[in-house]
Amino acid sequence: MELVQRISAALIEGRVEDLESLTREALQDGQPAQVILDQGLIAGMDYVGLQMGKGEMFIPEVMLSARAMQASLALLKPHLEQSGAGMRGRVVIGTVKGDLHSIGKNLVATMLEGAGFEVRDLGVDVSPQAFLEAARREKTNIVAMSALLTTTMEMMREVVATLSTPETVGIKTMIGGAPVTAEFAEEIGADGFAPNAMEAVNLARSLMDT
Ligand code: B1M
Repeated sequence: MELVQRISAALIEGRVEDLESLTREALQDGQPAQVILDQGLIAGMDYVGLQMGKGEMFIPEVMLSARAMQASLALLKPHLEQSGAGMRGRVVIGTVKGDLHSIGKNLVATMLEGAGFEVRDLGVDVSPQAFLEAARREKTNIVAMSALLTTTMEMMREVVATLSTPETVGIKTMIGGAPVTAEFAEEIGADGFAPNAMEAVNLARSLMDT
């Protein structure tokens, strides 16, 4: 079995220590961090999601896979960060209220930091008011929201509405997460949507230019 497949298998089975040592091995082997991420971790997590949807994997097992993924991501982080030339802008990021999914949001935050943005991560379950207060406090350029549940993506609409105050004029909003689409972004008046972390960096860059 190829190393990336062993990485997927360790993630699916929630073998945290094995996944950490396989990640180190892959990096030492010269595998690009982006390949380990896409073909190993994200592929494995997609399978976990499918099994979860079919009722063949349960929350405690999914949490172990999530823990394993976070541990591997911590090892990949320095390799994912490209050298951003200077400070590109400030981003406040969080997963919206009612939603506890953190992995994709963390990945987006890491890639933005790597691209030279100053990122304030508000964590998960973030209320519209908390986004607003952080946006004011941090004098941010962009508010970035993540949602993984069809039920919580509606909360993004509230955040966009809450940010429509005279004080926050000029602050851009961007959204993402598995159920979110470009059409939804347009419908709720967000300034942009990105399907993955790489595209999130491109979007943030273009929002800074507009
Ligand atoms: Co949850 N969960 N989960 N879960 N979980 C999903 C999302 C689900 C699709 C699984 C399924 O049923 N097939 C399903 C949602 C169904 C729906 O609404 N459409 C689901 C459900 C139902 C639930 C619970 C309700 C289960 C329950 O309790 N009965 C519950 C909800 C809890 C809550 O939030 N209130 C729940 C709980 C959990 C765990 C806690 C066990 C765990 C999360 C642990 C953690 O995050 N610390 C978990 C996990 C791990 C998943 C799956 C398996 C994997 C999510 C993940 O981390 N993917 C997920 C199935 C799946 O997505 N395949 C599932 C890897 C990550 C890198 O991808 O987060 O998509 P993702 O991020 C991507 C892009 O979406 C994008 O870039 C990232 C990198 O490319 N992106 C952005 C994300 N945010 C962005 C923001 C941007 C731009 C791009 O700009 C700002």
